[in-house]
Amino acid sequence: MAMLSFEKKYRVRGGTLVGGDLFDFWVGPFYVGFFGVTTFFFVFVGVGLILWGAALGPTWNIWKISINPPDPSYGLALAPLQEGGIWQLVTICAIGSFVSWALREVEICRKLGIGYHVPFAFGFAILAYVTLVVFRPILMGSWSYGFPYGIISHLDWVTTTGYTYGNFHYNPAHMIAITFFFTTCLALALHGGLILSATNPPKGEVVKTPEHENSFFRDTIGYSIGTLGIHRLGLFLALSAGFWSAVCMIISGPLWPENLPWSEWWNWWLELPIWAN
Ligand code: UQ2
Repeated sequence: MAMLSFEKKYRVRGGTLVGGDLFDFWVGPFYVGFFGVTTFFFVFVGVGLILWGAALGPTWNIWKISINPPDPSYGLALAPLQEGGIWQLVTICAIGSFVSWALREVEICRKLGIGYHVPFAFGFAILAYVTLVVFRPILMGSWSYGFPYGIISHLDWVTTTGYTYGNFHYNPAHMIAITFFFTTCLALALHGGLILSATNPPKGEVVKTPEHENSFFRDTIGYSIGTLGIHRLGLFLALSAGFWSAVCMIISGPLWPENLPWSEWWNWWLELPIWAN
């Protein structure tokens, strides 16, 4: 499968953002490009740093290994390697590799002459991550607010951060984000189900068409969003989930104080002049 019949046709020169023709080649099925090289570099260094941090102890228990951010006392300064400096370097490598990966996607889109929707979508995932480990820590004045890189430890961080503000389920942006996550699941379940139902007919029967798909939803809810529309909706729902997750974090701390439960935020409703007095 390494050399599909269509690969030759679409393996065109050019479209690179950096490096001209120098890295414009493939290794097996993979396009390399300047950003393939930088992705590889950042992943190699980043994973190496994580392994080194793990080797420093205190455990090789896969669940308990944790690369921790610096102590609050370091503020926004660079910390010594074993005092959170490794976490800072790993964060730089992570962002370097994620952004490289997105730009490599952009180069491939340019080669193929397709839109930038995929790297744009991936950009929202990067935005959510960078919000947690860069934007919010900067706004809070300390890298210690970043989340630790460990399986159990990052879960503990989520718990602690959530309950630092009473209960995150009262955070309005959290509510919106969750609603988008759930709606994304609903939309993908509907779409996946509909596609499979139409394209997997019983043996001997011919595959059904988009007209069948439209008719199913016209019959059930009186409306079909259409074959292109469902993908636009899906992209919107998924990106909104990531976006509102980032908003949910940015308003927790930088805007809304620690140790004040999010449930208090809703007092604006009780304090509306209409019935407040
Ligand atoms: C649809 C359509 C598809 C689909 C789906 C729908 C033919 C193959 C799933 C139905 C989706 C609707 C009506 C939108 C639902 C709204 C939300 C917020 C979940 O019409 O066109 O294409 O896959």
